[in-house]
Amino acid sequence: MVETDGTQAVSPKNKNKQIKYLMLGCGSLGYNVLEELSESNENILIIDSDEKRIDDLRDHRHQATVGDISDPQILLKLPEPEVVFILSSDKDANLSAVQNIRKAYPNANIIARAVDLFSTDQLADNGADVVLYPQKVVAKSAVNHMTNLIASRNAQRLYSLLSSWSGTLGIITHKNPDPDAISSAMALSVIANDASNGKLTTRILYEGNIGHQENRAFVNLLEIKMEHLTKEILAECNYLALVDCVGPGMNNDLPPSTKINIIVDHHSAEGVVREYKPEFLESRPDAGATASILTQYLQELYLPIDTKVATALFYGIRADTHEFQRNISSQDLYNAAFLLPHADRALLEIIMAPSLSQETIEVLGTAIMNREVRQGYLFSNVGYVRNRDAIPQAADMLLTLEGVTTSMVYGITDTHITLSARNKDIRLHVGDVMKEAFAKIPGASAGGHATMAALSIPLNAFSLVKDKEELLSMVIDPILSNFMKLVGISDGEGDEI
Ligand SMILES: [Mn+2]
Repeated sequence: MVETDGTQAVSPKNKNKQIKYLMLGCGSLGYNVLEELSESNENILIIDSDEKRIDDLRDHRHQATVGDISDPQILLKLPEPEVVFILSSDKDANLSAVQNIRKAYPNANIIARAVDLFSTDQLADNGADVVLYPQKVVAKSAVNHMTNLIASRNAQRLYSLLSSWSGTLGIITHKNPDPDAISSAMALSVIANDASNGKLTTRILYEGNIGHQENRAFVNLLEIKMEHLTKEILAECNYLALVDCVGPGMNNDLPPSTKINIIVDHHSAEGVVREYKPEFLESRPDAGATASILTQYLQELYLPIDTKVATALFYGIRADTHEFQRNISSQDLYNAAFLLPHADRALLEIIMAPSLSQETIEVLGTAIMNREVRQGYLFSNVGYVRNRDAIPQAADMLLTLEGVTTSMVYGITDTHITLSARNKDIRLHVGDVMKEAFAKIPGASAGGHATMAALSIPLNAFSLVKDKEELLSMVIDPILSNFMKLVGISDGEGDEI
């Protein structure tokens, strides 16, 4: 609601004049707010009951008037302000001022000072938009400074440790590394190179594989140099660092006695028993990603951030916090915002929509070719596959075919028979049926939800069988006919589509 000038008793002097800020009460807090505002004096009007103060303010070319801030009459002479600061040290006067202002100017933004904890709620209940309790503000800021100070100290400590080393530093990510682990390793490598002035050679090492297409696209597009960890490489490293895992043997296959020099992780190190103390250990469970911790180090150390590293770290934070939605702190958001201008956005977009691998395309092709549809159920045998990630993707894709309400795709790898089911028939709980159909197979794990389920049968002794395709049919055929019986599919030829 905007009052017109005519509805208010505006003094001739103030008529038609706009003020942006009204300050009621101007002691030392008020003075400091004036300084922070750095606004032109014409935009600010100050009212205080202390004549001496008002004289001082006028000497400094402020617009200031003597008055009782709790008196509703003073407002009648004023144009509508955009923001009202109520900053006196008088608790009751501040409360009355909030009430009067809220009544006279429903749209004004009110920032009021609380004198004690009780008046904090009272001021808010009476219409203050922001309540400042100076003691609390100072306490918060003290804790904030402390957190930043610790981060800064840790960054310096890591830097000086690295500067004293020469030789080879192996940076080990967790097993089957994800973008958080990989980007953290890249950032640590940047710090090590700068700190050691080239005396340290860094090697990024990993175990397992980088299976997911998005992660592979990440490594390929950013041209990240990573090596498979072997005993030989391990022996060549003078120092070892672990990123995104909290110790040897934890989310990696290193023997627990492996001497690690540096550990940086966002998982808690509490309860982790070590035979030795790493020279540098940072485990910060309040961080959403290890990449976030390393981004903060790069900032604290004022190191130049190159596009690839920034893109990788940004993507790492994004991935570990489920697109900035889970386990994210304001510090993580701040770090991501810091990286964004340095990151290659076009590249980020490509990584997020990776193209399919050759094998995935082949498996999808086979799944389409070999499909058999019976009464809305689609079955497809994709035979032998190297990467079993392609099987659920094929089941996803085939569910989109017209007339298909449930899709089941199965195949065999060197170690397992794998089946993935997808379902959009609301009458069927595919997870429950799978469990029932496959429960009796020794060693098998089956189950899932109403709309998606999986089955995995370890081959164990049969893994040596040469003809995998034949083995697959031998195992899966009786299972599938059991499944069909359970869901009531009649025998006979498929109605292929
Ligand atoms: Mn992580």
